[in-house]
Amino acid sequence: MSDAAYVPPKVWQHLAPSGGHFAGINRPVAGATHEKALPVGKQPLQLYSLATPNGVKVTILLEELLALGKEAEYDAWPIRISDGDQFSSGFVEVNPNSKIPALLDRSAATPIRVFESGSILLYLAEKFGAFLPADAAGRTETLNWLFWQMGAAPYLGGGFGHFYAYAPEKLQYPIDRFAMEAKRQLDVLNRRLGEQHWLAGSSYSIADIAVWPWYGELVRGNLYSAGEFLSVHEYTNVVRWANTIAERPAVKRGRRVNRTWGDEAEQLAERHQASDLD
Ligand SMILES: N[C@@H](CCC(=O)N[C@@H](CS)C(=O)NCC(=O)O)C(=O)O
Repeated sequence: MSDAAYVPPKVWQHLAPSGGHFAGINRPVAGATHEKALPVGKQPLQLYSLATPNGVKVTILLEELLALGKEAEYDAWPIRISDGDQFSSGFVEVNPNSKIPALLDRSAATPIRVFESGSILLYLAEKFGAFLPADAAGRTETLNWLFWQMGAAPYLGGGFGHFYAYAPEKLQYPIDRFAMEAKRQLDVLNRRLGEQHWLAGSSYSIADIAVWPWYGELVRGNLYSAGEFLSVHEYTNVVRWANTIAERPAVKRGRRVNRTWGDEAEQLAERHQASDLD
């Protein structure tokens, strides 16, 4: 695997799982592996997710919307990705890409499916008219940072996090390459948050909600145990911003939804009404 003399064959073949975390669920093809319908609750919004950084973006936004008094009640069902739930026929109908989070809005005459966390944040912000400025400049700056997160985080998660925390061997080349990129991204955020209180300017928005579970949790030492390795304390504006967001009641609630691991008091595998979190 780490053999420096490895020469790629003419045609790649999937011979065996590569080892390391998640190797058992990775496949080179898409589509369902088994027939199983998704559960449906009584709320208009059905969320199929898990409390990973991509998952909590959506539950944080939903809890923020509820805190504002919006009618954003939802059922949240856990999709246990290590067990392959994302490959059920029901899940693939809602997200053909087999990744959490996925949302089904059943309040429309024909239910609307929404996948990709950025698309879900935008859909909900527009549906409920919150956390997305209405003016062209504010809206565009929010979307700039929202799409920045979608493009940047795979380097942090799939790149740095994979090779630093999950790969079966510690390999210097990819760790160096992705640590450098992760630090560059932190510096991008640090400079921006030195100019403005929130990413999109003067108000907390879906841009902050998208970026916080990745970069906010990274600087708070809650992602890949990589805080010291990446000297995250140097990014003082990001630390200030991340700690402010962590104190929001909706963030504390949202990050518990669909959590199936860690501290038991912080876990809530399924959520069907507000009182489940009380
Ligand atoms: N770009 C997607 C990424 C979603 C994603 O990577 N989800 C991961 C968990 S954080 C997943 O479902 N992994 C399961 C798999 O790869 O089979 C989004 O933002 O929604």
